Amino acid sequence: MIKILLTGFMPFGGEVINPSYEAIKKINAKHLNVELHLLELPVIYYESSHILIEKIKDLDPDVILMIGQAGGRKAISIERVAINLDDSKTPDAKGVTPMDDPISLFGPTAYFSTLPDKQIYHILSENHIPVELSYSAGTYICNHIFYSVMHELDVSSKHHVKAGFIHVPYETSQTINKAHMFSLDLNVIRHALELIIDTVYQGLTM
Ligand code: PCA
Repeated sequence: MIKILLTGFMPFGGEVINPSYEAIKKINAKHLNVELHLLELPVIYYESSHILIEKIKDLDPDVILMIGQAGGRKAISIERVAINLDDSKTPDAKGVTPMDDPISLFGPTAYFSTLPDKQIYHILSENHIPVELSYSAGTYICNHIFYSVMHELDVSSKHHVKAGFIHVPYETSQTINKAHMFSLDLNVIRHALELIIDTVYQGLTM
């Protein structure tokens, strides 16, 4: 049985939902020999990564798929790189606005995702889902947890664990009062995430 940890975030920036968590709640992977574990994280710099790393230590998952909202993006974004930087003018849920702060003082500049990014890209494209490879997850909480998890896996020598980050656009209900803002139906986001899980699973079991 393959253990998959799926993480989403609480709503932030005045939104009432976060499509990352709404979508993972709906995921169906019953056709696979997997155990899904869901975790909803606060949009707070270190609190989010501490909660997540504790969960990883406790669960010892084979796959960690982190998901977050990127309002304004026009595709499911497969994040390929996590960088060692916290920097945002937008405060987190506790009012913190770091500037040019390293996440780990002695950690490397960046880590790559260990998901099969190109394969995921092709499968989503074949299924007519808007998808892109992205080389920046930003410098806010999503990049923060992505970097923190990759660093934790590195220092604890868990290089066999597949981990990566996916940004999803707004879900349709969020754009009713946002003229011309791109969105995807929540079921499309869910389907995209299911295809990603299928792809990672195939890679681990073939
Ligand atoms: N998106 C934010 C943080 C939480 C979320 O869903 C980000 O892109 O950093």
